[in-house]
Amino acid sequence: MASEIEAALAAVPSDGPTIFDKIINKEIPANVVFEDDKVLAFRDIAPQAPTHILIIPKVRDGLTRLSKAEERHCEILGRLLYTAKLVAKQEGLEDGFRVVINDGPQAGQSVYHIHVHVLGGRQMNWPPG
Ligand code: DGP
Repeated sequence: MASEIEAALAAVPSDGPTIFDKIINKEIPANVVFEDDKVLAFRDIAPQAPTHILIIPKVRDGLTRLSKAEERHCEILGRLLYTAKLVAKQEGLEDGFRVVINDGPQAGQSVYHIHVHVLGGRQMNWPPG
Protein backbone atom coordinates (compact mmCIF):
# COMPACT_ATOMS: atom_id res chain seq x y z
CA MET A 1 0.00 0.00 0.00
CA ALA A 2 2.79 2.44 0.89
CA SER A 3 4.34 2.09 -2.53
CA GLU A 4 0.97 2.84 -4.16
CA ILE A 5 0.79 6.11 -2.26
CA GLU A 6 4.44 6.88 -2.96
CA ALA A 7 3.76 6.35 -6.66
CA ALA A 8 0.75 8.64 -6.46
CA LEU A 9 2.68 11.38 -4.70
CA ALA A 10 5.56 11.05 -7.16
CA ALA A 11 3.27 11.22 -10.20
CA VAL A 12 3.13 14.58 -11.93
CA PRO A 13 -0.41 15.32 -13.11
CA SER A 14 -0.10 16.06 -16.82
CA ASP A 15 -1.80 15.60 -20.17
CA GLY A 16 1.17 13.69 -21.58
CA PRO A 17 1.43 10.03 -22.55
CA THR A 18 1.24 7.44 -19.80
CA ILE A 19 1.98 3.76 -19.40
CA PHE A 20 -1.63 3.10 -20.43
CA ASP A 21 -0.90 4.44 -23.95
CA LYS A 22 1.71 1.70 -24.24
CA ILE A 23 -0.86 -0.88 -23.18
CA ILE A 24 -3.41 0.47 -25.68
CA ASN A 25 -0.78 0.42 -28.43
CA LYS A 26 0.32 -3.11 -27.41
CA GLU A 27 3.86 -1.86 -26.79
CA ILE A 28 3.79 -3.55 -23.39
CA PRO A 29 1.73 -6.59 -22.46
CA ALA A 30 -1.40 -6.56 -20.36
CA ASN A 31 -3.85 -9.21 -19.32
CA VAL A 32 -6.84 -7.89 -21.26
CA VAL A 33 -10.26 -9.14 -20.13
CA PHE A 34 -12.51 -6.98 -22.32
CA GLU A 35 -12.09 -4.71 -25.31
CA ASP A 36 -14.27 -2.86 -27.77
CA ASP A 37 -13.69 0.12 -30.02
CA LYS A 38 -13.97 2.61 -27.12
CA VAL A 39 -12.60 0.95 -23.99
CA LEU A 40 -10.00 -1.51 -22.80
CA ALA A 41 -10.16 -3.53 -19.56
CA PHE A 42 -7.15 -5.34 -18.14
CA ARG A 43 -5.94 -6.78 -14.84
CA ASP A 44 -4.15 -4.39 -12.50
CA ILE A 45 -0.45 -5.13 -12.15
CA ALA A 46 -0.67 -4.68 -8.36
CA PRO A 47 -4.03 -6.24 -7.43
CA GLN A 48 -5.67 -5.04 -4.23
CA ALA A 49 -8.34 -7.77 -4.31
CA PRO A 50 -8.69 -11.25 -5.84
CA THR A 51 -10.25 -9.52 -8.85
CA HIS A 52 -8.82 -6.11 -9.72
CA ILE A 53 -9.43 -4.77 -13.19
CA LEU A 54 -8.80 -1.37 -14.74
CA ILE A 55 -11.07 0.04 -17.42
CA ILE A 56 -9.77 2.87 -19.57
CA PRO A 57 -10.92 4.83 -22.60
CA LYS A 58 -8.81 4.07 -25.67
CA VAL A 59 -8.78 7.78 -26.50
CA ARG A 60 -7.98 10.03 -23.54
CA ASP A 61 -9.31 13.27 -25.11
CA GLY A 62 -8.10 15.38 -22.16
CA LEU A 63 -9.69 13.06 -19.64
CA THR A 64 -6.59 12.59 -17.52
CA ARG A 65 -8.69 12.55 -14.35
CA LEU A 66 -12.34 12.83 -13.39
CA SER A 67 -11.97 16.45 -12.33
CA LYS A 68 -11.10 17.31 -15.96
CA ALA A 69 -14.41 15.92 -17.22
CA GLU A 70 -16.46 18.10 -19.53
CA GLU A 71 -19.90 17.68 -21.03
CA ARG A 72 -18.45 15.97 -24.11
CA HIS A 73 -17.08 13.19 -21.92
CA CYS A 74 -20.47 12.05 -20.63
CA GLU A 75 -20.77 9.27 -23.18
CA ILE A 76 -17.39 7.72 -22.48
CA LEU A 77 -17.87 8.11 -18.72
CA GLY A 78 -21.11 6.17 -19.00
CA ARG A 79 -19.42 3.53 -21.13
CA LEU A 80 -16.66 3.09 -18.56
CA LEU A 81 -19.25 2.41 -15.86
CA TYR A 82 -21.31 0.12 -18.07
CA THR A 83 -18.14 -1.80 -18.89
CA ALA A 84 -17.53 -2.16 -15.15
CA LYS A 85 -20.85 -3.97 -14.93
CA LEU A 86 -20.03 -6.21 -17.90
CA VAL A 87 -16.60 -7.08 -16.52
CA ALA A 88 -17.97 -7.77 -13.02
CA LYS A 89 -20.48 -10.20 -14.52
CA GLN A 90 -17.82 -11.81 -16.68
CA GLU A 91 -15.61 -12.24 -13.60
CA GLY A 92 -18.46 -13.84 -11.65
CA LEU A 93 -18.69 -11.14 -8.99
CA GLU A 94 -22.31 -11.96 -8.14
CA ASP A 95 -21.85 -11.14 -4.45
CA GLY A 96 -20.81 -7.59 -5.20
CA PHE A 97 -17.92 -5.48 -6.36
CA ARG A 98 -16.51 -2.03 -5.85
CA VAL A 99 -15.89 0.65 -8.48
CA VAL A 100 -13.24 3.27 -7.71
CA ILE A 101 -11.95 6.32 -9.56
CA ASN A 102 -9.01 8.01 -7.86
CA ASP A 103 -8.66 11.70 -8.71
CA GLY A 104 -5.39 13.45 -7.94
CA PRO A 105 -2.53 12.92 -5.49
CA GLN A 106 -4.59 12.94 -2.31
CA ALA A 107 -6.83 10.19 -3.67
CA GLY A 108 -3.82 8.13 -4.73
CA GLN A 109 -4.00 8.61 -8.50
CA SER A 110 -0.70 7.57 -10.07
CA VAL A 111 -1.59 7.30 -13.77
CA TYR A 112 -3.08 10.37 -15.47
CA HIS A 113 -5.30 8.60 -17.97
CA ILE A 114 -8.72 8.23 -16.40
CA HIS A 115 -9.44 4.70 -15.27
CA VAL A 116 -12.09 2.84 -13.34
CA HIS A 117 -10.96 0.21 -10.86
CA VAL A 118 -13.24 -2.81 -10.46
CA LEU A 119 -12.43 -4.69 -7.27
CA GLY A 120 -14.06 -7.85 -6.01
CA GLY A 121 -13.71 -11.33 -4.64
CA ARG A 122 -13.40 -10.33 -0.98
CA GLN A 123 -15.35 -8.35 1.61
CA MET A 124 -14.68 -4.63 1.14
CA ASN A 125 -14.24 -2.28 4.08
CA TRP A 126 -15.94 1.05 4.65
CA PRO A 127 -14.75 3.75 4.85
CA PRO A 128 -12.00 3.03 2.34
CA GLY A 129 -8.50 3.94 3.46
P1 DGP B 1 -4.37 4.84 -9.65
O1 DGP B 1 -3.60 4.70 -8.39
O2 DGP B 1 -5.87 5.02 -9.41
O3 DGP B 1 -3.78 5.88 -10.59
O4 DGP B 1 -4.24 3.44 -10.37
C1 DGP B 1 -3.25 3.11 -11.29
C2 DGP B 1 -3.17 1.62 -11.33
O5 DGP B 1 -2.46 1.24 -12.49
C3 DGP B 1 -2.44 0.99 -10.15
O6 DGP B 1 -3.38 0.23 -9.39
C4 DGP B 1 -1.38 0.11 -10.77
C5 DGP B 1 -1.79 0.04 -12.22
N1 DGP B 1 -0.69 -0.03 -13.16
C6 DGP B 1 0.35 0.84 -13.25
N2 DGP B 1 1.16 0.48 -14.24
C7 DGP B 1 0.62 -0.64 -14.78
C8 DGP B 1 1.01 -1.49 -15.86
O7 DGP B 1 2.02 -1.31 -16.53
N3 DGP B 1 0.19 -2.55 -16.13
C9 DGP B 1 -0.95 -2.79 -15.41
N4 DGP B 1 -1.66 -3.86 -15.75
N5 DGP B 1 -1.35 -2.01 -14.40
C10 DGP B 1 -0.57 -0.96 -14.10
